[in-house]
Amino acid sequence: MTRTIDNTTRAHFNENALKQDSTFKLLYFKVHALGANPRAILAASGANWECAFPKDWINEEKKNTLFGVLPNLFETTPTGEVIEVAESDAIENYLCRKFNLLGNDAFDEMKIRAFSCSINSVSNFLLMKVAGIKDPEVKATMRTQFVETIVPRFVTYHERHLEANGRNGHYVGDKLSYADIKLVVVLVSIFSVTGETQVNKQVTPAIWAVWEKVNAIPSYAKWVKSEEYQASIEGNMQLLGY
Ligand SMILES: N[C@@H](CCC(=O)N[C@@H](CS)C(=O)NCC(=O)O)C(=O)O
Repeated sequence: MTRTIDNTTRAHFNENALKQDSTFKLLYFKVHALGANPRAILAASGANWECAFPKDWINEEKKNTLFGVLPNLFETTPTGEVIEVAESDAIENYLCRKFNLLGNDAFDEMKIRAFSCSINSVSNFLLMKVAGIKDPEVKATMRTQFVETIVPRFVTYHERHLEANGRNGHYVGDKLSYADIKLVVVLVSIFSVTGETQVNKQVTPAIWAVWEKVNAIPSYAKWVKSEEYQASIEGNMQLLGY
């Protein structure tokens, strides 16, 4: 029998939604893909978290998920109760609110979500229209489009927006946001395809400032060096080709 989202957990969920003193487990496969952003949010926020991989996906974990897919977030509160959040969008939204990554007001949030959504277009193109294509000729054409059109356009607009915020390593104001984190995640994919030809300190100093700032967060730097992160980089190469 498939589980549903248990309404009896409402009060406990609401009580803990903004608290940060829990421990977290993010369950996803040994690739970055849809797990990359939730993992990066947990890492950059300095959360006490674990990057977990399924042990026997088809026979074990899959049956217990809410939608038959991953990622899934498990939060253990200080009193030992477990909160579960399924689906990448819901997980990212939940974590962003909890860790104050949506700016200081509704206007900040609108901007952060606009930048984040624009970043999604780049990661979705790579995932769906390059990695997701089997035909080698079509794949090569899409990859060229990615390098020659998608990345240059993205870089032009985002460099402009980041320059307008003072080239200070943030999209909005002077604090870390969801958009900053997502930018660094998508840059790893862009670098994997284009190297640092289109994004680097000289050509895109404002984008580079975000890259440096997020990578300098000690808890994030620790994540990037971790075995789980590196295993997911390898998994990405094998499964998705970038
Ligand atoms: N809408 C879901 C999609 C999740 C999804 O498709 N996950 C894939 C991996 S990227 C999965 O779990 N595949 C394993 C399966 O279908 O058994 C989300 O955004 O979280």
